[in-house]
Amino acid sequence: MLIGTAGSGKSSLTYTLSRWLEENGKFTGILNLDPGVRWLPYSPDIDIRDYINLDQIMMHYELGPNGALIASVDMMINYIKDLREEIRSLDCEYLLIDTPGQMELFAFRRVGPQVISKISEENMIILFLIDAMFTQKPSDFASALLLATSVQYRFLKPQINVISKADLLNQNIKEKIEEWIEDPETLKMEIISSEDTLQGNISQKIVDVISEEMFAEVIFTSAITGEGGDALLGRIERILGKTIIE
Ligand SMILES: Nc1nc2c(ncn2[C@@H]2O[C@H](COP(=O)(O)OP(=O)(O)OP(=O)(O)O)[C@@H](O)[C@H]2O)c(=O)[nH]1
Ligand SMILES: [Mg+2]
Repeated sequence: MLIGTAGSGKSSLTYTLSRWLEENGKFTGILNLDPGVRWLPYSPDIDIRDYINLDQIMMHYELGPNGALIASVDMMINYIKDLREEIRSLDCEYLLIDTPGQMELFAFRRVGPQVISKISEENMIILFLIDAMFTQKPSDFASALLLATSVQYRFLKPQINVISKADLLNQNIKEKIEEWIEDPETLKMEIISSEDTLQGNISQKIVDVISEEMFAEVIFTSAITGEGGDALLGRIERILGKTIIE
């Protein structure tokens, strides 16, 4: 399942990852769980929009776009049986699940984790996308990993943190981020030295609560250049304990 803040590149990476898996001979399906999306870079095999129509919900319940999105995410629970049936008949080796842009509606309401636990089999991995643009300042990166920790706490599944849009980062920044990942103490030190005292104090505490695995499982990808494909598939292989890369 791909999850991340609005515009972090979930749908683009869903498509690219499906290509990477297909290139390795794996029959891959895609489930779109975003009821509000107008355009997708792929054709979903299973689509929540076949069951839930955002415009109709807005009209019928006289809701604005955010209210209607909350209602549609909550309604997903009513279609679990249908989704499971569709997943069963698709019978793919890998199923990629693209999730709504407003991740807080999905991850932090009760329904998101419920839906995921009911439609996923035991071998479920969360890919948490961190937009490359939110990784450049030490405090931005610490906040992104805090959010990643919070997502792991909600779903309690193996999780890989993916810095998406890595093509937008220059080599120096990438090396810096790699240094932070390898040694979180350097991230802490940079926060303390580079930011104002209050922010520094809060950030230090943030780095302390970020779970260790959050640093261990960070990789760079780009849906545009294709960077990170082997690294991501390799990480997935390791978690699932089965070979993907041919
Ligand atoms: N440079 C660059 N841009 C990207 C990449 N992936 C996505 N984008 C751009 O980022 C924007 C958002 O991409 P989406 O894939 O729609 O992101 P999303 O997380 O699915 O967005 P929502 O579902 O609306 O939250 C689009 O303009 C994409 O073209 C990438 O790897 N590199
Ligand atoms: Mg999307």
